[in-house]
Amino acid sequence: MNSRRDFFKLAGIAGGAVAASAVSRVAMAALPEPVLQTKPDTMPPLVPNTGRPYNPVVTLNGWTLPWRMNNGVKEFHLVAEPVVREMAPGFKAHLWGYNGQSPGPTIEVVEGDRVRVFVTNKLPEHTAVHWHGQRLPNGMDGVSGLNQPPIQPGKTFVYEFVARRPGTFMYHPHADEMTQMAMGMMGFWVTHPKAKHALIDEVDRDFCFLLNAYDIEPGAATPKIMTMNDFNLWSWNSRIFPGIDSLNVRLGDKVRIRIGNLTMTNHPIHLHGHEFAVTGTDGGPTPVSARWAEVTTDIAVGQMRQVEFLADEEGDWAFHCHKSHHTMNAMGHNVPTMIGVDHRGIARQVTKLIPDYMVMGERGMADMAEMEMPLPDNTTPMMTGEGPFGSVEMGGMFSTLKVRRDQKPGNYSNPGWFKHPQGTVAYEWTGVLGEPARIEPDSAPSTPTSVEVQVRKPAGHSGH
Ligand SMILES: [Cu+2]
Repeated sequence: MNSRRDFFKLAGIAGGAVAASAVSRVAMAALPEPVLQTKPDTMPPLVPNTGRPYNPVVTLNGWTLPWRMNNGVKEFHLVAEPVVREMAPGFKAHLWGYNGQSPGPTIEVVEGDRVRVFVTNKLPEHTAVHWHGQRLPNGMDGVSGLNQPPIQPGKTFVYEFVARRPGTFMYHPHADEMTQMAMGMMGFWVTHPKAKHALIDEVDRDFCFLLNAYDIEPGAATPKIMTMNDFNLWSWNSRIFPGIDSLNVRLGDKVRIRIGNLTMTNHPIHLHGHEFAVTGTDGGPTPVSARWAEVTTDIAVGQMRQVEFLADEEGDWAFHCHKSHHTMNAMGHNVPTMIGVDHRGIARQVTKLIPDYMVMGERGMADMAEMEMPLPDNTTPMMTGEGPFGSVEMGGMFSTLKVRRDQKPGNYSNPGWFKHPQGTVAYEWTGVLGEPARIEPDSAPSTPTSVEVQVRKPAGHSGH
């Protein structure tokens, strides 16, 4: 009896093993299981454990999508779906995205890889995915109606092509594009070179993010998709300062930052304390003879830029869009200029009647950073972010590059605020202030004696 029972037990194990291998063959024929990410934190780089090795990118407040190898093909599974994105602490937006987030996960492959992407549509309307910048068969380009039928809700489509060009790319819908991009559907794509490349340097840190914009009224959660120009939230990877993580590097690191613009306007992206070169676009690497040093690079709509620099200056360096309105968060529109007007009492009265009433400070807008009025729920202040010396008075497309001597290689965690060496911080002058020497109009006859504007009417123009 005992031996008989043991025999069945063994047979059961053996049978189980056979079943398991059969299941795995079935599993490879089925879809790769979708991986979801719900945290808005910057995830550590995904070091590849299959295929050719490479130095993976770090997606700012994002992550890289895991894949599986199936007979030499890299298989990914994107799920287009409604998501809740924390755009900044205390402010959640109801967006559309992929695999639990907006933007969707970064896809990283190697030049020459055969890639198969399953796209499951869990949106309430049809979609399609365009692989911006890729060389691929025309029928894989993802323009709904032109290259393929739309992916209806509940359906899954398969895209398959070889990643022919190394470089910086992105993906986004090409079906009801205006709605779907205004709702946050987009993602980054990086194709690493398969071997040493004359125009693609190896770097110590490789960051990437997308520029995006939303119009969400203070207190609301869903973007107004009909907005064309008047966006009120300027974001990097659907995060706004102070919700955008810092870029943390080690002193002496060679750093690459890849940026794609899927907003409706251009963004001059500016880095403090260092000079960079644009080393590539979504069209490929930039020839060395066409590179020059800059501290700001303008990224137009639908463009991508990758910049590189040597992080050789310690500190907390501002890194932001140079359009000053893009380093602000949601505010009421048609806000009158109130410089010189003390309206604090009035504002308190109006706030009782209109809870989300906002006015400009009477000394400038810096007052807004320490505003005494209550904000509506689910709203981030227009200008905020505590620094070591007080409010940074920023919002939107703003972050910092933190360069530290003791940041360990491969460590991307935030080192805290920079500790300035003694005598290297701007300080208050406490000595005697003399009267400024003014040039009197009479004593300088060559300068105009009046600043009044001279207006010559068109009627007075003789016309010859
Ligand atoms: Cu901008």
